[in-house]
Amino acid sequence: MNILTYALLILGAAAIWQLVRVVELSTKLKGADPNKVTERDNRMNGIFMLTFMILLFAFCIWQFFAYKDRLLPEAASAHGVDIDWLMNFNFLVIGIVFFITNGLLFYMAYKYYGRDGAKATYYPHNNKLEMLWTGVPAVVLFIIIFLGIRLWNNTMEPAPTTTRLVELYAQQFNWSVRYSGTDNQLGKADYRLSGKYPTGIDSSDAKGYDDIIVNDTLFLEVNKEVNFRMRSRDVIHSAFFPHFRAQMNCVPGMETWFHFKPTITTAEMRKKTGNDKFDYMLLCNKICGTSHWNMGLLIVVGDKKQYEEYMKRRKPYFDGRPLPTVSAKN
Ligand SMILES: [Cu+2]
Repeated sequence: MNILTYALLILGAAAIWQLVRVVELSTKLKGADPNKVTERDNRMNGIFMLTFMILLFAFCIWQFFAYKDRLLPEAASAHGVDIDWLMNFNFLVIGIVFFITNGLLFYMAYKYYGRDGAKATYYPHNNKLEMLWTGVPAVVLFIIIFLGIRLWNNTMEPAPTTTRLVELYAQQFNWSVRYSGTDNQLGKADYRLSGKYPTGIDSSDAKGYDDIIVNDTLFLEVNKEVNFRMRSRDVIHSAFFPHFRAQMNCVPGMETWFHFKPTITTAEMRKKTGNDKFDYMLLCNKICGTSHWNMGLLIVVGDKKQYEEYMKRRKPYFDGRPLPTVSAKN
């Protein structure tokens, strides 16, 4: 079947080639130069330009609606709603410019196709036009950049110290979550201890005795701001929360931060998307090694009661254990 297809393609190409040759020869027989571009050729090209424009625009508009359901569902975080708004605003501006500039480009090519004996007007400069096409993009860009910086500052402003503190610890190829416990303080940790204790938690720091470490789920409470501290054990990973419109690199040797407020529970999102298997995910968004593709973590957003029940079932890592004596300082 494959060979037959290739044979057909080759035969088709040969047939077109022969057809072109026949047209060329017949032009020659008529005594005309086959390489001369005639007004008729130009008009045909103009019509092709216009046809291409209509097909391109139709394809763009069709694509916009046809693939709409492949996009992420509505933002599930407070700041995510603003990010989506700015993104849509950008798309709107880009869309308008796209249709105007491409519409003019193809329409002009159609309207002013080369006519025999026609002479182009020499029109080298116009101050008003220069002002217009410099000024308008400058103003639009200023608005977009201003809105962007304002949104960035609002999103990245450090969280108040009372915000619930959770650590995300990245390593090849999984995530650990360390909840800060009842004191809302994370105990000291050092990557040199990570072979000994998960996330490298330092047993000499009492602040860590109530820290709860899990690596199967990140459980969040709806409408409650969470401040994430991110660390990495080995290489640069990136904590990517697509549904919450958040991402932050996890860099070995330093701490990075991101805080957001989930606003839609998993159950509510399942209803909204009509998909009863929907789950929020934390993904790694840096190509960090061979199993990078598999570096995900389930995120569950529940209400206050569900969150408290979930936490009640988890025990702090050092709970009930004889206090270890190993510390990074030793
Ligand atoms: Cu990774």
